[in-house]
Amino acid sequence: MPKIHVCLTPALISLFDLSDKRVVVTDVLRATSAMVTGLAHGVASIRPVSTADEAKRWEELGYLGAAERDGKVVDGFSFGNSPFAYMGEEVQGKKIALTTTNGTKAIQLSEGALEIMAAGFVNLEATVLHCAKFEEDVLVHCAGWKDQFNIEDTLFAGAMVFHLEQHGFRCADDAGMAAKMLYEQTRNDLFGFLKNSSHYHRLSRLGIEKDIEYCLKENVVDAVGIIRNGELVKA
Ligand code: 3SL
Repeated sequence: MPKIHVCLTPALISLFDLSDKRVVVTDVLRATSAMVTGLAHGVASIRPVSTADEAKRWEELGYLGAAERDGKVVDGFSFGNSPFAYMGEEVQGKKIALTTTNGTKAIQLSEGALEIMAAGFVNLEATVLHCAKFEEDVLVHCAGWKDQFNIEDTLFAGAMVFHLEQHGFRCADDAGMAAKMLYEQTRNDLFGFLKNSSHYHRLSRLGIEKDIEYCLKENVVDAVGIIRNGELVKA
């Protein structure tokens, strides 16, 4: 019986052997939600990069550069990780090189896994169904905030545990058990629950509540995002 593991922050990822696991990286607010939204809207690929300078260098090779730090678009870039920037004609068919505070770093730290996916509530069902096709264990890697635990990524991990258990997976750890309990208790009003969270306050000070509302919607896109040759593409 395959198991589902939960890693609550990137600071803990070195404790796991990733080589036999499919890793689902989540940065619900907002990086991975924006990425899979882009793939569903026709973005060709998204290359996670470490720094804004690196994103600029990829621009020279024909990529669109995108960069976010501390919730804001980095100077010199026209967009960062608002999901609404990944829906329009200007990104269709384009390759994007993106760096974000936590999400792209968590993807890079998942290197060595059997498969790396990026996901959020927006493509929850598609991601669950993809994982359920295989026999291998799944690990949800929560991007957190600067190596700290956060609630929104933990809730998504709980949703993955909740749904994969219905496909015969067994929860492997206490982190997964706790995440699932939290999700079960709050799933009817994720937005209301998250209003008390640190990242909600951080982002709402920037006036981007509509991004938060969007990122908490379940199953509004059906794309599964998978890393192939260093870039996130639609499976
Ligand atoms: O950390 C990240 O990758 C971002 O998604 C954070 S924020 O939503 O832009 O604040």
